[in-house]
Order: sequence, then C-alpha cells, then structure tokens
Amino acid sequence: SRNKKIESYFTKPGVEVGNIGLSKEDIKTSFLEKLFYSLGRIPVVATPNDLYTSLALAVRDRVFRKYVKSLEQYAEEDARGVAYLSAEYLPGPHLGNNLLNLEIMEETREALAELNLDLEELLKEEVEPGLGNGGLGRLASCYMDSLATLGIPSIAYGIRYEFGIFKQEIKEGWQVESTDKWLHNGNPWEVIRPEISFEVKFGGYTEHTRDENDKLHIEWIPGSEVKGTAYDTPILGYQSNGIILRLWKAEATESFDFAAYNLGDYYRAVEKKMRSENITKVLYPNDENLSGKELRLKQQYFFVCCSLQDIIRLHLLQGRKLESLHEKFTIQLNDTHPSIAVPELMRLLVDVYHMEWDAAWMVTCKTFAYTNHTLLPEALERWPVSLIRNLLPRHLEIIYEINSRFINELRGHNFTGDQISRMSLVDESGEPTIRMAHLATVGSYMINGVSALHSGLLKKQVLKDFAELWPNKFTNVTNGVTHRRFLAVSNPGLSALLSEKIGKDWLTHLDKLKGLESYSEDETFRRKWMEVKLENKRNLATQIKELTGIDINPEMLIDVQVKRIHEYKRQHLKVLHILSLYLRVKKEKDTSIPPTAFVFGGKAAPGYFMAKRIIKLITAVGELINNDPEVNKILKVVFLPNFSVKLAQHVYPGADLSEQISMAGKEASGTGNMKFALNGALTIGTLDGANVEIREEVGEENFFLFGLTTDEVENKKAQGYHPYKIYAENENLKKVMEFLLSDELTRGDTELFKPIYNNLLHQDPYLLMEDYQSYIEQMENVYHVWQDREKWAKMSILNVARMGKFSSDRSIQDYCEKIWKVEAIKV
Ligand code: HBZ
Repeated sequence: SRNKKIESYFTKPGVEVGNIGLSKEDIKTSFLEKLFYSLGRIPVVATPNDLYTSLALAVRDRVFRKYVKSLEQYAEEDARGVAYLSAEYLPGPHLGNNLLNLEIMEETREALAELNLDLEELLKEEVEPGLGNGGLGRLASCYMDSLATLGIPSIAYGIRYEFGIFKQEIKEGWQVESTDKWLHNGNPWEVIRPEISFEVKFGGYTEHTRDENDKLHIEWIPGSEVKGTAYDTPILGYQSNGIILRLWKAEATESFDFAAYNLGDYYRAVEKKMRSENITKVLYPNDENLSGKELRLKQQYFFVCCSLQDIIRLHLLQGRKLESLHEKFTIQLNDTHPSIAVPELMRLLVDVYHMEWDAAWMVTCKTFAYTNHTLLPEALERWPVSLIRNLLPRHLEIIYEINSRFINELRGHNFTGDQISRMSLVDESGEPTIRMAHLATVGSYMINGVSALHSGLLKKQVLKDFAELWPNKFTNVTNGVTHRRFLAVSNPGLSALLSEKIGKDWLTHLDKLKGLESYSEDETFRRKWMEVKLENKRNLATQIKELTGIDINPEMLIDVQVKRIHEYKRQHLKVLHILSLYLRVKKEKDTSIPPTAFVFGGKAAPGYFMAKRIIKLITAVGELINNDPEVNKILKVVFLPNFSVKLAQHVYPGADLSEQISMAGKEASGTGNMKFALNGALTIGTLDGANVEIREEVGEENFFLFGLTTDEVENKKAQGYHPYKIYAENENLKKVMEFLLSDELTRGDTELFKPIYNNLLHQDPYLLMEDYQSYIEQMENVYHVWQDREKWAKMSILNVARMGKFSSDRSIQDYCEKIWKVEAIKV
C-alpha cells in the first residue's frame, strides 16, 4: 500500500515508465543514455566492453519490463508454480538471445550501424556464465527458456559461483586449466537484491528438550553461520513472459562475528568473513564423478537452505499456510545435488514452524520431484555419515528418522532383509554413507529419467526395488533443447530459409518443421539447403583458424564430437577410426577417402587421468596428420579449446556429421545429439540415450547406426568379455592399436599412450574393441552416402523436418502434464 502511488504510474494503461520502446530510434537513444549516464563514458574513451555493457543495459530494461508484467499477473492469479533447484546453469551469452526474444535484432543492428558500430562485434564481447559442467547445466538453462516462453509461473535457484568452469587451454597437446574470471568486466544482466538474504548454519550440535506438555523441542546450535544474498537475472521467453534465475552468493553474517569484533579480534573476524565467502567461490569441475569434498556439500546445503527459505517467504507473503505449500509450489530437484532439500524442508517445517512430523512429511513428499541424470555408479552421490554429522548434525538425525520410518514401511510390505539393506538410505557395507538418490526418491512424489531408454534402465537397475514398491512414482521425460538459441539465434541462415518456406510458427511450435518434408524432393531447395550449410561451414572454419591456427577447407566433410571427455563417451573410439584412415592413406596410398575434418571439443575433469590422456592422444594424432603433406589434403584433426555455449553456437550449424558413440546404456540422454540434428547434421550413433528416439523420429534410413545394444552389452559382460581376443583376430584393429605405441605418434615417449592401450586390451570397460568393426563399417557407409550429395541433402532436410519432438518446449509441457500439474499463464 505504501507504494500505491508508484504503482498507479506503472499500471496505467498505455503508460510506460522511461524509454523502453522497441523502435530503432528508441534503442539508439537508450544505448546512448546508458553509455553517458549509467557508465559515465564519452565516446572517445569508450572501450568495446563499455559499448557492449551500454547495449546490454538498454536491452535489460526491456527485458525487465516484460518480467515485471509477468510477475504481476502470476501474483494476481495466485497461480501454482515451479521452483527449479539446480547446482548448475549454463545460460550462454544473454544479449543475442534477448534480442531475438524481444524481436529487436534488426532494429538494434540498424541503430548501431547508424552509430558506425557493428552488432556482431558487440555480441562477441560478452563473457558467458560458465556455471555448469555440461549437459545437466545446459539442460537447466534450456528449460528456463521454455518455462519463460510457455508462461509457466516459475523461479530457478542456483549458486552464483565467482569462478565458473575452468578455462581450458591446450599446451603442448595437454589440457591446462586456469580460473574463469567471468565477472571480471562486470555483469550487466544481474541485479543484486540485498534485502533478499538468509542465514545458513553449519556444524555445532543439537539440543533436545521437553516442554511442560512433554513435547519434544529440538534446537540446532550451529558452529558457524553464513549469509546468502540473492542475485537475480531475468530470463526472457520468446514473445512472452520472463522468469528469474536467482543465484545465491555467500557472505559473512554481521551478527555471528560480533563477538570476535567486540573482543577486538579484528583479524579473526576478517578471516571468518573470507572463509564464509569461499562457499560460492568456485564450481567443482567434475561431471559424472564425485569429489567427495566437504566444501561441495556446503555449497549444496547453502543454496538449498536459501532457496527453501525464499520459497517459504514467497508462500507466506501471499497469506497462505505452510500446510498448503505443496499446493502452490512444486520443487524440481535437478539430480541429487539439491537433495539435501528433503531433510532441510523437514527441519524447517518441524523445528522452525513446529509442524507435526507426519504432517510435515506429507507436505515434503508432495512438494519434491526428482530428475535422475545418470546410471554410472561412480556418479551416484553418497556422502559419508561422518561428514554430514559434522556439517549438518540435525539433518543426519532427520535422515535417520526418515530412514527408520521408511524401513518400517518396507517391513510392512514384506520386503526381504536383502532388499531392505539395498534400499536403505544408509549404506553400511563399508564406511557408512548416505545414498542421496535413495533420499531423493523417498522424499519425492515423482522420479523421472531423461530419455525413454534411460528411464527404463533406471527402473531396472539403480532404483529397481523402489520401482517395485512405487510403480506409479516413476516416469520419463525425454530431454529437449531450445531451438530458439540453438537454431534461431545461432543459425540465422538456416532459420531464414525455414521461415521462407514454412513461415515463422516453428519458433514456438517446433513440430511445424514437418512442413519441410516435401521440400526434400525439391532440387532447388536442396541446393539452397547445401549452400546455407556451406556458409555455416565457412564460418566454422574461420573459428577453427582463429582458435587453433589450423586451416580447414570448408568443402570437407566436417565430422564433429563435442562433449565432456569421458571414457564412456568413447572419444578414443573416434581416434582409432581416424588412425585406421591415416594408415590407409599413408601405408596403402589409398586416396579414395573423401576429405574429412575431424573436430573435437570438450573439457576433462582436472583429476581424470584417462580423459586428459585422451585429449593428448587427439592432439598428437592431429599434429601427425595435419603436418603430413601426404595426408593433410585428405584428413585434418582439430581439438577446439575451451568448448562453451558460445563456441557451440558456431559448431552445431557447421557440422555435417554428429558423433554420438557412447557405449549403449551409459549416456542418459545426450542433448548435443539433438542440437546437431536440428542444424542438419546426420548422426552416427549407438542405441543409447535419446539417440534411440531421434532415430525413431527421423527414420532408421536417415541415421547411421552401429554397435551393441544395451541388452547385448549386458550379455557380453555376463558371459565374460575378452577384448584381447577381438584385437588378436582383427588385423586392421591390431595395426591401429600398435600404432598407439609407435614412435611416429609418441615421438619416442613409448609410455605416453600405454595406459590407454593397456586399458583397451585388457579391461575395455566400454567395449571399444567390441564395437570397433561395426563402427568402421558404418563410417564407410557414411562416406558412401556423402559421395551422393543429393541423397545427403535429402537426409539432412528430413532430419531437421522431424526434430519437432526435441524442443525443450515439449519437455516442459511433459513436465507440466506428467509431473507438476502446473498450467501456463501467458501475458
Ligand atoms: O545430463 C548429463 C548426462 O550425461 C547426459 O546424458 C544428459 O543428456 C544430461 C542432461 O540430462 N549429465 C551431466 O551433465 N552431469 C553433470 O554435469 C554432473 C555435474 C556434477 C556432478 C555430476 C554430474 O556431480
């Protein structure tokens, strides 16, 4: 009510506050205003970053205008909403995407041109927030784009890491890491909300007392405390609403160090402050592997604790009761990283808001839903009981209580002792640990995997017993990607061609691409299609030249594998294929191979020995091939350093062939596979993750399949797998493998690739030896089709035309219908 007067300005029909018009002139004026009055710069001294920042601020005003309108409407309708909890986000550069969503790309380009500035140059200035490792973080950002576009009332919570995923450089062929100072030039997209801050406790002990009515009260006396402050970034949808990405930064609390200050112990107080701020210093760069570090658990609890307090604040702000929390909010757990939210919500409801356990548990179990992203045993989170006891003593008690009630329930269902110990939240087989996937499963009303295959395996393997107990709690939501960023923004050439043929509806309804199918028979269209692709390949070749110094002829087949480096993803299988081609050209003087550029990109976890060796292997093969005049007209090998969303936006449009070659049963979904196909690359892949569904959609005749199926992999392993035997019986494979140890490749360092060689020959956990022949043969087929460019073009068009299913808009609709029961509110 205090602000009624201000509100009347804002809500008066037709009245806008400030200059937020969308015409060329409006944008030009805003841009100049930002430069002069927000940055205090005059043109002669303005740096490229100043110019970029001015434009970003001008655009941000327009984004916020849309966001506040959405907020008003959500509040008015008292709508049910989604809170998305993710420890990682990879939004990519904001500017280009916001220009698309506001539909002011051209106006902005012209406004800048009149000032003698080039929009493309300013777009290049943006440093992207690398607040994630890979697929999981990027998925969260795709989902934000779709939540905003579809008008789903939602808020996304995460961590404002001061340093994101490390910067990767290649030195003498090896990955070298350095810190990612993404905030160095400031961040025009975020707004700090100093008034939205919460205290987070750590350590200490709990005190159990009974009051006069014999009611138990439990108090957590912490050993330390930090404060989390909200930093908001608006994320805009296309022609639509905006939502907020709220990231928490850790700071010292004033109150907690008061004692030290009072004692005059200034240095001790300052040291505490620094220790507090450490919590959100840096992202752990491990994907699909555990760090097991205390600081990582602190990060998880820190952001969960702030987010839940914020959700409760928002709920109570509307005058509602906590008993109805689950009716107004559903909270999605992006993997187990935020799963400490289950005991934390229980703690808040029971200890802080004095709800009875049963009532609190009912609310909790109806609030959370959990997405699993991996079946790899080494990636399933477990925390030692001792660590939780030290850091979160009250949560350990709550976890034990949840577990004991859960086990009673199992006994009631006549589960056997074996089953019970398999299902327990506590693994007591060695050092006692908490199985976070079990905690998330028990505390959620729905659990989903991220592709049909993966969701099926989840019920058969990792959560088998739980799926028997609660068959209706399990579902699938196949991943999707935002085609607005990964087609409309990053591939303007193809986008224009699509819109020319089928109109612009595909921007909000990707299944409209179906309308392209008939054009695959149209020769003129096919020619245009291939011209657009060639232009994108030229652009990619320019990027490659800038980043690596390597010249690529854009006419070559561009064959790409970009993703985190991991043995299960089998980048080294690709290398074996390249070496087989090299030996053919070199030793057999075979020049019939179509010229091909093999492009790799992706980061290895800094402590992952084999992954780092694989990078060295790729670059060593590159050195050898690229510098050999006998070979380098036919083959080129490139390792693109520091793969990121920004770089990805150049890579997908320029690719001819997409490598999706993980061992079947290991890649939960993959999302790069979708981005490539959406940009007209054909896929060579195994029946793994979402490849299965992509192949179903595009048609098996338009997909290059190879390798064992999940069942065949299982059988092979059950029978006893002998990689050495396969090697010994395949002359070609043998030569390729021996070449790994050759002086030509290792330049005399015979130990260099021995770890890879030995692993493949004697363990080969991901069946490279087994799938090798099938892969080589399917690559021959790829080359065969590539020779027939008309056929290739047809297949490429049909791939794009049939990708409608893989929009993240469809995924979000699935979440709304199958899990969240939330409805859209469009402004
Ligand atoms: O999530 C990926 C899956 O490997 C991929 O198949 C799937 O498409 C994608 C989205 O569902 N998983 C990850 O990217 N995982 C991580 O990045 C990760 C990060 C921190 C961890 C564990 C995993 O502690």
